[in-house]
Amino acid sequence: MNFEERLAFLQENHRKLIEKKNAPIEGNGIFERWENPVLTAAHAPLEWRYDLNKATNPFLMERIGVNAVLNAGAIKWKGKYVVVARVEGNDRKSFFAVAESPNGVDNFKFWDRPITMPEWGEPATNVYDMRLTAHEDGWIYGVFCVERKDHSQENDLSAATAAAGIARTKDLVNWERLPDLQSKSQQRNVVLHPEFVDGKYAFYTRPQDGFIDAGSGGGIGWALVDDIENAVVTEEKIINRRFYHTIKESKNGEGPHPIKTSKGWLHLAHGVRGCASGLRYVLYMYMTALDDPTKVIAQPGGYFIAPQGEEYIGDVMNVTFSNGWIADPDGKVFIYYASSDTRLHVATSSIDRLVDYCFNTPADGYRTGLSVETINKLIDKNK
Ligand code: M1P
Repeated sequence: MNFEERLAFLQENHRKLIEKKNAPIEGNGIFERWENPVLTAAHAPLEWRYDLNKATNPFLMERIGVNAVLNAGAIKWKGKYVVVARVEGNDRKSFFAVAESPNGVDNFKFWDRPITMPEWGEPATNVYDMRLTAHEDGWIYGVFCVERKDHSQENDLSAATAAAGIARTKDLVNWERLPDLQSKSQQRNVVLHPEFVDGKYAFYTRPQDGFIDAGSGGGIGWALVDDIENAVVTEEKIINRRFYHTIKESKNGEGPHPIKTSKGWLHLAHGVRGCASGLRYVLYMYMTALDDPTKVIAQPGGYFIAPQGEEYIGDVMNVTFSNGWIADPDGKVFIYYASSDTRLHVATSSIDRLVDYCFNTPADGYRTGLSVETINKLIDKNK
């Protein structure tokens, strides 16, 4: 192909990919997966990857590779379904980019440029997994993981630190960076609750001993902060614990901020366990009380979404991860989840179905005998 033919080929393929219609797949009644991923590396605009000038790129080669599009924050914005995705380049650096869709399930198109996120403190080596919160103070906040080299271990090239970066915006284009959340431990999977609690900003946290291991960090934490412009965690309370021989034995982390329902706050989180093939990341749900978002009132046993089919395969195998969902006024819920740190999918459900799932799915009994007892109760009921 000559330059012109190749350009036409690339443009046509890109247009077809973006305009590809999606369709739901009937599932377990709790939610529906949709056939096609909503965002992949191939969705990245050609202008981000190719020098389109024949004089400087006569072979029309890709100059900047995009490796993956994954873990996306989500928000309904000016009538559109908008995600702030983690885009990872071939150079392993992630950055944030906004993509929007008219219907939440297909036709996701990236805005012209990725987000230019201002730095705070030592410039980040990497940033990822933004949780979006339209807070009642009027700002849209993005809270995300900031990774930096751990300078206390210069000889260990993998030694890094994780902190929660905080930025806010009114238009998703211009971001004001605030100081990182100050906390005794390293932090990842930090999420801002959408309402003030006791007049303070409330964060879901995930204290961890090191960059990878949660270690003594007991699970999903909760901390109240007086000043978002200088956010300091003084007290941290664990509200959703890890537990032996469950889907969240090794680690867990809050997903997007919880959805307020008439029955309580509806939470989506990820749980991690170890197995012979490595770590397995699945999604699970729980609910907390409206008058006390730290009090768990429902906790269905087991996972809500786990990798299936091609979702198992990717850069980091056996992973489902979510940090974004959108609840429409009519109760429809769009759950954006990534598979194996490679691509972004959507599953749909409704608030009524998810609340029913949380309250009526048996809780984990923590031992096999109780699992059998629970199945027998259901069989008796069905007789
Ligand atoms: O690779 C799986 C996930 O690992 C991390 O999550 P956690 O902190 O719970 O281990 C994150 O890096 C996340 O982005 C990634 O998807």
